[in-house]
Amino acid sequence: MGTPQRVLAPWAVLLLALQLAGASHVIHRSLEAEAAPPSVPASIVNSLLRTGYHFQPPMNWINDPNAPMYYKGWYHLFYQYNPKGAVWGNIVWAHSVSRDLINWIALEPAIYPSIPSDQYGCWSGSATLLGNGTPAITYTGISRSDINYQVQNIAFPKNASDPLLREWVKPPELNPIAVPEAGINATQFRDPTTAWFAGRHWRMLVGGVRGTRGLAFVYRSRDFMKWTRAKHPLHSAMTGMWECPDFFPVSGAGAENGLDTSEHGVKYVLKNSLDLTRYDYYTVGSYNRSNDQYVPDDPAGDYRRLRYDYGNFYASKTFYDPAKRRRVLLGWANESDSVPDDKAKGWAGIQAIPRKIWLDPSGKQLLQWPVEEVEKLRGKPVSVGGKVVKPGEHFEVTGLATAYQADVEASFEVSSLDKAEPFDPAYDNDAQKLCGIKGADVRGGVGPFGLWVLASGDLQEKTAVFFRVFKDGYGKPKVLMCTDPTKSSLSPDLYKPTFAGFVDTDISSGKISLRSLIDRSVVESFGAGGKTCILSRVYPSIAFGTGAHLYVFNNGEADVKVSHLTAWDMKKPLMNGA
Ligand code: DQQ
Repeated sequence: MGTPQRVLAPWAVLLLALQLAGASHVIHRSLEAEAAPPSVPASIVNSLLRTGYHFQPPMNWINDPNAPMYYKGWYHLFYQYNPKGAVWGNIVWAHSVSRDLINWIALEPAIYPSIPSDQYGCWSGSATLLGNGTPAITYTGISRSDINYQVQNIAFPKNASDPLLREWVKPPELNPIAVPEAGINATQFRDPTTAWFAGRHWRMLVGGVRGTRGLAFVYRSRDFMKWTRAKHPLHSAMTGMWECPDFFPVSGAGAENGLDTSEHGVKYVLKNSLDLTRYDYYTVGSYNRSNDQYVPDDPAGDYRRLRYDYGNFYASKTFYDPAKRRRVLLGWANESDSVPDDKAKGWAGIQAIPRKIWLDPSGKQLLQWPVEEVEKLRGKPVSVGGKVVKPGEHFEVTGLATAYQADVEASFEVSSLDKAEPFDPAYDNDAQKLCGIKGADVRGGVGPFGLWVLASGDLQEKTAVFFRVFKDGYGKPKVLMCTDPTKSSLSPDLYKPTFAGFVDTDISSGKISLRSLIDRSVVESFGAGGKTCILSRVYPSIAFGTGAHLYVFNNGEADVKVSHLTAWDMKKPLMNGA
């Protein structure tokens, strides 16, 4: 694998240099010019609500991330894209490349209908680096016009020495590589995973359903060209259709290094995107290579399931990044405005900030953290330390150049857990419902405490990201993390769900941390070092641009100390020319 300087054509280096040089200029001009809010409340169709540092193309609809990979010094991200509008349809694979997962350059769409087995759509899929280092893409093609009849296809780079992998070929003699044989529901058979090599075969998964049992079919191949379905799925559960399965090994508990998908893991993670709920669920378990069976460690885990993100985050996919020996997670965050709003603004959908993902020291769940490269966007820090917030009080974090585009890291310490409210076990499996009842404005014992982000100066508008601590029947603390957007906007007709998850953390010391990436119409938060994550889309009508403020609040009965809080304004990266 050559260095990027060696493999890039001189014109490409020039193009990149020009784009990068122009970018910082654009950043300053656009932030200054855009920042002032108009005197009348904004509608959703407002450039100040268009995300600044989250991945998006210049216009139109996007959904699932596809085939992320690192190749010859470049990160590649393909994604489901409608070239003709801001609603789902006409799906092709758009393609962007990056040197750092943060600054992106848009290339021409890479995979688009061109053969009989994908003529009505090119749906989600994955990349696998073959033994010789050449990538292959497997994806779902729609091959009939009357129904969404799904088959799996394969594509290879036209020129593997092009680090930008601009052109792909779909060998007619190979495609389709898998069809829905008898007994398979042909309209629910999609989204091949990255393949892994075990023994003498490659294996990949395809998502599906049998009756109401969601499952991941296993396909095997010796040569990556001819694929045969194994008799038994890797795993299944009575959950409805599994979209976008993802399966990967993890190194030991607490070990942050990622593993290539073909390496042996101490444990394995199986994720599926549940069509019925539109959330991404995963289990941690064991994988038997000899019979291709996966067993979750927690037998109840298939139903009382862990989520990557307890907010707006779907159809995610991981890849192994050999450059930094880490596994990186990408996920799609849809809008939560209306379809007419999306049509009027001309765009819909973003990708969450890429997250490094690894096994928690407990071995029971994953940890996630924004890739370190996002910190390059940080401007001047503003810090607060050792400040106590009394019950019912709040304070503003002042001095941030752009509170509407910021990164905030805070550590809190509660003086005592004595006042924690009793936990009602009826909500044990329904954090979201509990947060809906006990939102940020409902006075508590220990908490709610946390941040008000994208808040107006008069606090008419605010999105709360907070913790609330309960005590179960044995006196054990139970921590709820919520994002409450019910006051996020004065605009009517917005979907404003309270999102929440429990945080499996030892709060007996009273300490807990929170990080929030605030980006105009997205708030992406990481509780307790990435144990629980919540992404929320919000559309302030007054708290945008320089009208946005940041506060710390405490609506409980116990004092909360902000041990440290640092906030940075965030610059705008190169974003596909958007
Ligand atoms: N999106 C794709 C499908 C996938 C779904 C179509 C998940 O392949 O199952 O755009 O969002």
